[in-house]
Amino acid sequence: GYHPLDSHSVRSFLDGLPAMREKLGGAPDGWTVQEVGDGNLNLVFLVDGPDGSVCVKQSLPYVRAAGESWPLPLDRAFFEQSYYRAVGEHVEGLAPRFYHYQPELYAFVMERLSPHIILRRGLIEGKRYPHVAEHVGEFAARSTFATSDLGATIEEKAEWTAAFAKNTSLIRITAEVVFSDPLSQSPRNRWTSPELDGLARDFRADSALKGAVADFGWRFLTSGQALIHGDLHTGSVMVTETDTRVMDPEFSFVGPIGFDVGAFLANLVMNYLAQPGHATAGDDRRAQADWVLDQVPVFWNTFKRRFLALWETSARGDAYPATMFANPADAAVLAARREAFLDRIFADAVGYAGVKTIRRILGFAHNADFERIADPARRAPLETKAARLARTFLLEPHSFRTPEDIVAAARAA
Ligand code: SR1
Ligand code: MG
Repeated sequence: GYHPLDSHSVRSFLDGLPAMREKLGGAPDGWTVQEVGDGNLNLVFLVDGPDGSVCVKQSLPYVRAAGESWPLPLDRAFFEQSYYRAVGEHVEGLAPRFYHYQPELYAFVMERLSPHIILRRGLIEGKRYPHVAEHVGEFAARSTFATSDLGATIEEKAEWTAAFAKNTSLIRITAEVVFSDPLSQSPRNRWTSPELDGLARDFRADSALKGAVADFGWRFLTSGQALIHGDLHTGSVMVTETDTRVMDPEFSFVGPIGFDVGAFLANLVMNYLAQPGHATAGDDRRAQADWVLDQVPVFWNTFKRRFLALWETSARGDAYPATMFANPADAAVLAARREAFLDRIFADAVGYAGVKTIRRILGFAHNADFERIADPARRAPLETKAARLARTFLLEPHSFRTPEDIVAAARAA
């Protein structure tokens, strides 16, 4: 049966898996185990043996960041491993290798990424990753294209739709902590200093803003476009200078592609806006901020280019069927429809970026980008800028037609 693993029981668990025992080498007593989970939900163990290392992730029956007062079903580990299995072949090299799922423990074993660190942490520390925006754009394009009605058949997509629709506990968490709580009176909301009381009050009184967020909440729940990661922020990406891996797809379900794209865009923009808060006497962080913001068009342009290229080369779904556009005279119309399709994803992404930013400032789960700025007098104005920019994303969507529009608005914020 289920029991939360600890540094002893994780050894026996791995010792009972011949392939993992062989990978680690030596005897379990000689393995080192560290519990390193710093996310909101789960346990994460890094296990090193003389011959190799693995990472074990396990669900807890509650929200780790809140404690046992917020119970949460264990099955998120099942959906996370299901996502890796569904998209693994399409995102090879861009996600950790998956080794084993243990159903009764709601735990799985995967590649231990080393010397990778969490992208968000690297950006906060002032590091740059020359390939990361292209890699995450590639990941988003490949994973969503392959599981959409462009890259998969009706039957394949129906399987994912039905299977991942059961990820209700995490879909509900997103619906509540991302879409509904932050602009409602909710005991789960928090903000980091009284300087933000007025902003929170104004936003809760802003009917137009609430209407726009609610529209995106509806679209989040009802737009079954592709199997999406569901939580594609900079804390879900591990990096070195040359390598990028997207992890933590436990919130996955068949939803809107723009939700993944918007999550990554929002987190780049939040990191950009937070950079002055990390300035030191020797480094004003302006160059780092510029670099981070430059990744916005790199990410979107890669996503778009790769999605369109896959549409050209690998279409096997039932939408926009090739048989219908077989005539050379149809090519221009099809190309225009593809452009318009990507424009709609971009518009969705801008809206979801707005929603995802507001929740990080007024909702339950915050970003280290801002939280690591210790002085509220420095932090609150930066959080306020981010929240106001997010409001513009939601209320002036027609001002954002290209990633350069996002860059310009972030600079002017
Ligand atoms: C209660 S969980 C809050 C957040 O943690 C995860 O990282 C997701 O972003 C979720 O919304
Ligand atoms: Mg996560």
